[in-house]
Amino acid sequence: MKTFQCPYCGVGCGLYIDDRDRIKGDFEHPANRGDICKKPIYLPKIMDEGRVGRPLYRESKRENFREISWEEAYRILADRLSSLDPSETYFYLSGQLLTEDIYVANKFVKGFLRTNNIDANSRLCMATAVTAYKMAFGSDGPPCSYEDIDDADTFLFIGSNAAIAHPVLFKRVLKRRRELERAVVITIDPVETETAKKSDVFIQIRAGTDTAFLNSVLYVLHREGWIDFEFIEKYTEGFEEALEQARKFPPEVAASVCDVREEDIYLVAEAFAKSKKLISFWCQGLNQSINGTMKNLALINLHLATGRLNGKGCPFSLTGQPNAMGGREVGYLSNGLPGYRDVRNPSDRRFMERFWGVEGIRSEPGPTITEAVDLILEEKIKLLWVVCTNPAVSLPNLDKVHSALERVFLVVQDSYWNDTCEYANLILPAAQLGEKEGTMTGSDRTITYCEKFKEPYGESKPDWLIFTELAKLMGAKRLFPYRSNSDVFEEFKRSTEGRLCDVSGLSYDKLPARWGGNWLYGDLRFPTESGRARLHPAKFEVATERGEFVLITGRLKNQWHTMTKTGKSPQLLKGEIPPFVLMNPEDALELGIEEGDEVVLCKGSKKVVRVVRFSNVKRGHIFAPFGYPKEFGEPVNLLLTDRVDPYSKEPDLKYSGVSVKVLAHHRPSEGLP
Ligand SMILES: Nc1nc2c(c(=O)[nH]1)N[C@H]1C(S)=C(S)[C@@H](COP(=O)(O)OP(=O)(O)OC[C@H]3O[C@@H](n4cnc5c(=O)[nH]c(N)nc54)[C@H](O)[C@@H]3O)O[C@H]1N2
Ligand SMILES: Nc1nc2c(c(=O)[nH]1)N[C@H]1C(S)=C(S)[C@@H](COP(=O)(O)OP(=O)(O)OC[C@H]3O[C@@H](n4cnc5c(=O)[nH]c(N)nc54)[C@H](O)[C@@H]3O)O[C@H]1N2
Ligand code: SF4
Ligand SMILES: [Mo]
Repeated sequence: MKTFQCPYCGVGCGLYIDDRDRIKGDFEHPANRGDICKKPIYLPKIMDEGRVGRPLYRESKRENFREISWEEAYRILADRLSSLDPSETYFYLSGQLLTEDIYVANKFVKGFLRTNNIDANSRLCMATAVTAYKMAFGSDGPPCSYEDIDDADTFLFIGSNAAIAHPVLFKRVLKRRRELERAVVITIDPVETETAKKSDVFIQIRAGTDTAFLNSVLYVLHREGWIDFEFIEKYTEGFEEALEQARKFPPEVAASVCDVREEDIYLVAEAFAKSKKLISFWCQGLNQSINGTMKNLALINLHLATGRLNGKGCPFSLTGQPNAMGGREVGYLSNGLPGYRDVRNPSDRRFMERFWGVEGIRSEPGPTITEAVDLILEEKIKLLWVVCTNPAVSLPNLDKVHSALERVFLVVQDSYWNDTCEYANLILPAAQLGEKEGTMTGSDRTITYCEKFKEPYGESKPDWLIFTELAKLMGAKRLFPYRSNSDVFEEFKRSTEGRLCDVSGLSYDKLPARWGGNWLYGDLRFPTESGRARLHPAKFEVATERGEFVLITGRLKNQWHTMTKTGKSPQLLKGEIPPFVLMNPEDALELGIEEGDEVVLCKGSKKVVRVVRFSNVKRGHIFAPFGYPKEFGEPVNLLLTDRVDPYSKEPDLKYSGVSVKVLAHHRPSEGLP
């Protein structure tokens, strides 16, 4: 029996594979206590489907790939990297790598090549939550843990479809609600999602307007005398400025901005005022927005204004990927360094320089991935190395991304053949979870050791080993002496000593274990300059876009992102294809559209075809799942702009103006898809 963390969502369930190759939930694991959802069950069946078994190379993109040896692949890379200035290279990583993989890649780029030209798909995901958490608490560790669910009485899901995106966590919430009659679940979303359907209260907000709604809740809290002034005095700063902003949003104003009822705002304020313990969960409906950091801050403000931390509640950002938290610990975004350090901080840089035995870690954060796309088109970045992510499908403004991928010398390090491979010069086959060993950190800071239960497919290698072997060839054996993943973990863990995310006392045999305790700020001392938590004025910016509909994008229940894994399972594809768009039946009626019709979603000259499904989507909005690879037609990310939140630089993947035209009417004899 081998145990490991689920390779899919950030709940971070502990799983095991039994001697008959069946995947089960691990009863010993604190994240799921034996529970499991459908996605990982099919893992053994899909592990060998559509893999790349050997390194592949072509000098020019017009040629066919030829198989090459690892030695040749490393030589090509060493030559390329030596002939370019480090600023002409760029590395794009992923929250689905192991912590060991990320640590070595990050050291290779920031410590050895000495450039901060590195980012991760977390930029599209958690960057906003990270920014807001740091502004409010001084660090981005989530303040509480899953155990807090078990004695809470009020749960707010805002911009989160946890019932499908974090199912085991959502089941834990529903269990608590069954146990406690007065417990209440509130969902705020423009779409009546599965989460909304299973909630007691559903508030159907207009997309992009959460900051106005949450400011108004603060307004009501203040008007009704429900602010916890003692908490504010003792533990926070910035309340007055935050309130001044909130004063712009009396309920009648916010109700009209958000297209909700004033009672809805009052109801949420009352929940913050009167519940025993309130946890607010949020995810991409808040993060992926040009107003994202402000949405996050407006929500955190409510917790601080009512003292809802620790025993009284928690603002809980749900992490998307299985190891985005590990990526944060290792500092894989363009500004990070291991142990929650930052390149902009001189003492953080000095520490890492001494620790690694290198000089000259750059002090400027590198460009983010969407900025890097522009730099490729300006020919300032000439080599792009993509590890464990599929930007040809998942980045916004795909026309532009595809031109950049065409132009750059592209290295793709992936376990499967994916759409990004079509643009590659060099493909490096990577071992996936189950074929390698190391650690991952789930949403509530619990670290799990993942055992290997299968030999790597073909000649594929663990990601950390690929960077290590290349570094050795490039003369950096002293910096990369690792013979095993355990050597890497031992080094990483020493870098965290004395830091908030201190894991120096842990070892593989002591996992799973959580760093930071159940409550990260149990003593209400915060790692900010003043030691206090900070409320911020949450400024509302109206999202505007041309088009008759607001296109929202998001997730499918049984598929994982760009489908390289889950797409290989017929059981998991069932009900998810053909690619569809959810539409309000009344909107559809006005356009003469019936359920099952094929429609074209248009933005300027860009067109994407989808089949209509009726659903309770807010009027004037449509919802299309992203992630369908090219074999299913044009990806929906063609229709998204690369506009970003100014603070986190996270793109707005939840708001794009489009029009909808009927392409073909559905013939009832065919049955609904
Ligand atoms: N099945 C499955 N689970 C997954 C994943 C997967 O691919 N498939 N991916 C994982 C990853 S990496 C992530 S990041 C998470 C994402 O998990 P979620 O963020 O929960 O999923 P999304 O569907 O992206 O978006 C959540 C909801 O935000 C709503 N929304 C859009 N705009 C707004 C807005 O302006 N305000 C509010 N209040 N709501 C809005 C959408 O209607 C949607 O229902 O899921 C993780 N879990
Ligand atoms: N429109 C729209 N776009 C979005 C979003 C949205 O809500 N709407 N959400 C965004 C978010 S939150 C996220 S997280 C991204 C996700 O987007 P991506 O990261 O592009 O999606 P994945 O399909 O998870 O890509 C992971 C890749 O890693 C490979 N892989 C798996 N295991 C390993 C391994 O161990 N090593 C290596 N080297 N490769 C491996 C897989 O085969 C796959 O190609 O999409 C973003 N894009
Ligand atoms: S809830 Fe998330 S971590 Fe748990 S089994 Fe499902 S996909 Fe895996
Ligand atoms: Mo994500």
